[in-house]
Amino acid sequence: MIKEISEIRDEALQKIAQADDAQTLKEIKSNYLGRKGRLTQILKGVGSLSPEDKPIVGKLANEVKIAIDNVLKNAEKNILEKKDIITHGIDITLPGRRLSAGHVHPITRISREISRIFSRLGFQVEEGPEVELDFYNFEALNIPKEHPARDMQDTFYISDNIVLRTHTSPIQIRTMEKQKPPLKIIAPGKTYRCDSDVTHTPMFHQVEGLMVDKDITFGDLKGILTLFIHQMFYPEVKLRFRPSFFPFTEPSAEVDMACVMCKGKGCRVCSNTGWLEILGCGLVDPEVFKAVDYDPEEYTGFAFGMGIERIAMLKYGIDDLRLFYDNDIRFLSQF
Ligand code: 2U9
Repeated sequence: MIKEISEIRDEALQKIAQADDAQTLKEIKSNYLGRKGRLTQILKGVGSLSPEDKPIVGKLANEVKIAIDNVLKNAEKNILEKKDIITHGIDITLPGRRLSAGHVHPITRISREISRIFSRLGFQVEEGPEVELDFYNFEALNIPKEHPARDMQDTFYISDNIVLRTHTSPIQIRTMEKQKPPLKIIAPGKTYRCDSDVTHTPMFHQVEGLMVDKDITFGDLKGILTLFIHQMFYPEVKLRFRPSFFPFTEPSAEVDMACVMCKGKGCRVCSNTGWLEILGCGLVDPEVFKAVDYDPEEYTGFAFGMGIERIAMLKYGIDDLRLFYDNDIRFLSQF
């Protein structure tokens, strides 16, 4: 009988360990501890045993009954907890979700790359307000009242005297007010123009640069910009400096680079000219120096400006400006 009780115990514990739902546990309980259960039958028969066997078998059967009951209760509790976790939406048995890493926006990437190239050439990176006084955005930059750049169509006016900056040039004016030459700065940032079509967005990004010292020449400008474009695109890419006009520089030029697509042969991207316009530049107009109290007889300087979206489009071969601002993760995650 003692052997049978031991077998019942081993068998019951093994079945409980294998059970993975409440119904199976219920059946096990009934089979061993129920009214007609195997252990119950043995306990019922203890009374008819000999006086020597009765306490030994009775004690063992009772201990096994308590043991099976305890293990059953524990198993029931575990199964209920697991069910609760799964039905409340957290299945701790599932593998964890991988977190996808974020991406730096292509405009930020290009802006940082431009800043890095100029930093290596000794330029300081400066920032300034996007809401500007008319003086810093126009007046100090030799942009007279009747100039088309001041037209309501191009400029977002906050009030008569306050605008959203139309270029990052006010940063250079503010820096020149604070610092005496020599000066070597670049000014990246957001700019705003009241213009919106396939090739223009009301907000876009620029990087401008300014170098002021004694004896700065157009040769210095050509050298620095050639170095920059070679580092930004590829070494030895052919460039040309074309005469142009800006109110804040004299003389002024626009810089073209041999088309990145056709290498100068002529294609759709360069409108069959073989050239792509990269940036504008020039020697700082003496009128601008006067506005910040620099002596134009003592100092000369060069300045340049470029649209970051345009540089990014040329560098990455992107043909639609709107892609930068659609925030489509399939586009952004390529950078
Ligand atoms: C100071 C003096 C001169 C900045 C310059 C350009 C030429 C230029 C355009 C490029 C494409 C603007 O984004 S764009 O439309 N910029 O061509 N910018 S010279 O000249 C300055 C700036 C500050 C004090």
